[in-house]
Amino acid sequence: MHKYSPVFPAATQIIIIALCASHFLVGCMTASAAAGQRAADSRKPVIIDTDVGSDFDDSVAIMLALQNDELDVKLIVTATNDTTARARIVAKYLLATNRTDVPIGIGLAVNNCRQTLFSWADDISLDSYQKDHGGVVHEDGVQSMYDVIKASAVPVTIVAIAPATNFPALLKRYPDAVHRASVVAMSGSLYRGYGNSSQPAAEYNVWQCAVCSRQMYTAGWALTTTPLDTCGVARMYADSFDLVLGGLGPYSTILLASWIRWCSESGSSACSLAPLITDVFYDAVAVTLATSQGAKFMDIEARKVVVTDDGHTVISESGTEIQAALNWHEGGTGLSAFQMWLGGQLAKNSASSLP
Ligand SMILES: [Ca+2]
Repeated sequence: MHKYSPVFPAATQIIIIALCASHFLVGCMTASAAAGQRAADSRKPVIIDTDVGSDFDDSVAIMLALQNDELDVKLIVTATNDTTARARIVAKYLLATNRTDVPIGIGLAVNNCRQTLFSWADDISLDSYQKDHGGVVHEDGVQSMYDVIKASAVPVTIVAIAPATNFPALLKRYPDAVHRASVVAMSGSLYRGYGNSSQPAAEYNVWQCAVCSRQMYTAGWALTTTPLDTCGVARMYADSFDLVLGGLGPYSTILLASWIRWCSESGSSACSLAPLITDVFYDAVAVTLATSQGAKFMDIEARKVVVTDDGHTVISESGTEIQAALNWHEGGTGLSAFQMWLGGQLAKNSASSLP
């Protein structure tokens, strides 16, 4: 019932692979310079809680967050299934973009089920990532979440783009986290369901662990969500995706390389439509919502919500008040503006994004 994405025609794949090979090293060097020169104190500290490696939208969301000038990614923590395998995927992205300054946290494993993109990162050793490349991997991802929250001089935003399986442990071990952090989540379905259906659905992240999501909703911190109502239509089309294809920066290069692999592994029929139309990039909307751009593209309103045992998010007077992105703005300032903005964000070379 979840999400999935596109494959490039063979000719496009050859072009992309060639571009990857020719631009990879140059891109790494420029990304490093960019990371070191950003004005750290003006950005919003964020933790990304992700199940990268299953559907492709997490990969897009991570690349967006790393590229965005408003966000300071303090930690990427993995969630669900084999969280160590997911950490290897994160490490591969961070190596390719020369962003090993961003720590990785291994979240609570749920089971060892292999996911679509796991094999892409089988060549990554987390030991070598740390010893040879200066990367940081925290074995206790929940602890690392709290360490970031506690150390921050300003409240931290947790961008939750996975089933909320790390949240019960975080809240149980560190109840004061709710006073030091807020959450922006890809979560739920209020008035619209999958495929922009008029029937709300049990959205995957909630449905996977309703108890976990309920704790995240009711913890007492500020919660902002993009439910399926908005994120469920967040595809890219040729005009915006062409920006990514032509980006040639380290982020778009590794993103496209992993996408090709993802499509190959998944065998998804939707891949054959790329680059004319992509899969739904649900999680990229959550990252967008963590920036000032979110309110420029979407209507964000308060709603009282209850998480039901079967994974629905139901509006109820007895529910917890959250802020929810309910609609894209009408006309050219809404979804189409987001699509072009996302394409530009993913495509830009970090060297050109220096303040
Ligand atoms: Ca996700």
